[in-house]
Amino acid sequence: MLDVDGTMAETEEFHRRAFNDAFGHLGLPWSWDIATYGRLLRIAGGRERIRHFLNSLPGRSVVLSDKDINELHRFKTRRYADLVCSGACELRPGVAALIHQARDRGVRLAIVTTTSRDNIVALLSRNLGPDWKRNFDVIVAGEDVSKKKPEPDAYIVALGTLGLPGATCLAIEDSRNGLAAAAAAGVPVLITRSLYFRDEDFTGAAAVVDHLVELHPEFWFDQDC
Ligand code: XBP
Ligand code: MG
Repeated sequence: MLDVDGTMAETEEFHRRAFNDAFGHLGLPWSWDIATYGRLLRIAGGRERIRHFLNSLPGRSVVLSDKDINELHRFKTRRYADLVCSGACELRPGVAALIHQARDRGVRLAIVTTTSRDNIVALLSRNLGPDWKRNFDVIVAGEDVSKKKPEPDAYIVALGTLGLPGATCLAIEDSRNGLAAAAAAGVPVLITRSLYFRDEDFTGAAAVVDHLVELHPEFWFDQDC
């Protein structure tokens, strides 16, 4: 069960740029630097992240309606797609090989993410080709659940669709939110350290690696993931 942002690709720098371009487009006086964005990444979901940031402003100096936030996020999502479709955001080492080996061996794969569905399409159509969806039995995106990671909802939906108990699967994640979400759904977790979460404490993970290429192909194929 594959997370997307940070796990399949180092996408968060592209998200951060897209957020900042959206702020500029709408004349908002903000620009999230890496340190600020790293803190805000603890909030899953772009809209939720914007709202959390607004609420953290001194005296709540700027008020945006839900309609404003949705418009801002739509612009950001379009901008993110432009950035990713330029080809600048490649899959992390070992990800494409894992996907293709799983398909060739009939191992079922699920995408379980809190990112927007459009972001998955942009990233994977660019990196896996126009028929990228045929690699996955299940795709659960942020729109498919009311409670995002660290809540287990996305993993529970994926397990229900796969018809599998969590213990027979493996989640591949990069964040504590992702670890908590999968663990709460009873799914063992392999962490691949990403740029924004490389120094996190991943106590409770079944294993922690820097990249998937560190794992021998045989590591994978005695279970669905
Ligand atoms: C990462 C997220 C997303 C992205 C931004 O999801 O929490 O919010 O940061 O995408 P995951 P949106 O690691 O579960 O893939 O702006 O579309 O939310
Ligand atoms: Mg992630």
